[in-house]
Amino acid sequence: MTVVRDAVKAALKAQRIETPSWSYGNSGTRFKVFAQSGVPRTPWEKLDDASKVHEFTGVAPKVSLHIPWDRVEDYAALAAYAKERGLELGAINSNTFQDDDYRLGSVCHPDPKVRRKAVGHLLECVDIMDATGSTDLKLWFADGTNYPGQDDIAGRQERLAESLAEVYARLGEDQRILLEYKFFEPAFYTTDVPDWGTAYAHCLKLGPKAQVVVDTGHHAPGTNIEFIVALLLREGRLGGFDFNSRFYADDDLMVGSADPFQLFRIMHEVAKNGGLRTETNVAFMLDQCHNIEAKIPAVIRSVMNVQEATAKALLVDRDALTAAQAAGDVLAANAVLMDAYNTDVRPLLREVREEQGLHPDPVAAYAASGWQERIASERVGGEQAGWGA
Ligand code: AOS
Ligand code: ZN
Ligand code: ZN
Repeated sequence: MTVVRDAVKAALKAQRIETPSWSYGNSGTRFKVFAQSGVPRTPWEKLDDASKVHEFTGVAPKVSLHIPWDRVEDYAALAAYAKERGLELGAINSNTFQDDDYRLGSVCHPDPKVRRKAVGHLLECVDIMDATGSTDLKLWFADGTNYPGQDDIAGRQERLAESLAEVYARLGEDQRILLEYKFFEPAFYTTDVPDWGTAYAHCLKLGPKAQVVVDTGHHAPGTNIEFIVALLLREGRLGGFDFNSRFYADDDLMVGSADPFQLFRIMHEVAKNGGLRTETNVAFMLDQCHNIEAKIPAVIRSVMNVQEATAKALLVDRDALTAAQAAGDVLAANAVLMDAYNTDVRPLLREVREEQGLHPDPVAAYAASGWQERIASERVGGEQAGWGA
C-alpha cells in the first residue's frame, strides 16, 4: 500500500497543468464583461499572475498564449520573462474569428483571398512558436454556416484540408498541431470541425504531428467524453485537453465544478491508457473564463480540481478492476471505480504539497500572500482578454 501511495504521489508531483493567459484577464459572456480590479493590462502581467498559480500549486509552469490578444514586439523576450519566473510558454492559440473578413469563415471561406489571410495568420503563429520555443499550435476554427444551402459542406472540408496541409508543412521537427473541435457556436447549422471524428480524420491525413484536442465543454449533452479519450489515446492522437466545466453549452466554468465524476472518469482513462506518461505528451490545458469570480484563485481552484480527479484516478485498484472485468463481475468492477472516486484525496494532496515545500492549501496561501491587494492598487485599467473564449 505504501508503494502504491508513493507511486501516486510521484505521479501527482510530476503532473503539469497549463493555464491560459486569457483566464487572467477580464472576459465573460456576450452579455456583459464584469471588470475586476487588478487584472493584467499586458501579456507580461498575465505571466506575473500565472507565476503565482505556479508558486502556490507547484504544477502549473506552462502558460498558453493567444494571438493577437498576447501580441508583443519581442516574443523571445516574453519567453525569457516567463523563464525568469519559473514558467514556460505553452500552446500558441490562433485567432481567425475576430475579423470582419471572417464573416463566412476563415480557412474554409469561399474566397481564396480570405483563406490566404487566415493561413498567413496560422503561419505567423508558427513563427511565434519558433521565437518562444512553444511546441504546440492550437487551432480552433469558428468556421461553419448558419443556413442550409449557404455553402458547400464537402467543399469547405476540402478548403480546410488544403489550409491545414500548408500549415503542417511549415511545422518544425518538435512542433505539432493540436486540432480542436466544437459541435456548434458561433455557427449554428454546420460547423467545419464539429467533432472528434472530423478532427481525427484531418489529423490522420496530415501526419503524426497532428493531434486532437478535447475541450471538455465542446460536446452535446450526454456525450461520453471518456470514450473519446480512450479511443484517441489508443490511436496515439490525443494531443491534449482544454479543461473546463459546462452545464449547458460552452460555459467555460472552472473544471471539475459541474461534474467532478465526469472529470474523474476522463482522468481514469488517461491514467489507465498511459496518458500521464511524459512521452505520451498529452497537454493538460485549462480553457476557462472567470466572469464573476476572482481570477487567480479560480485558476488555482481549477488546478486543484484536476489534481483531485487525477489522484482519484491513480487510486483505482487496477488489479482488482481487471480481475472483476475478466470475471464478468459487473458490480464488483463498478465498485472498484466508485471506491476510488469516493476517496477523499485532499489529505493526500496536502501531503504531496508539503513534501514539495508548498503550503498545503494553495487558495489560503494565495489569499495570505498579499498579491491580490498589490495588483489591485498597482494596476489600473485592466484589459479585456478577448471575448468569452
Ligand atoms: C473556443 O470555443 C475554444 O474553446 C478555443 O479553445 C478557443 O480558441 C480558446 O478559447 C482561445 O481562443
Ligand atoms: Zn477550447
Ligand atoms: Zn470553447
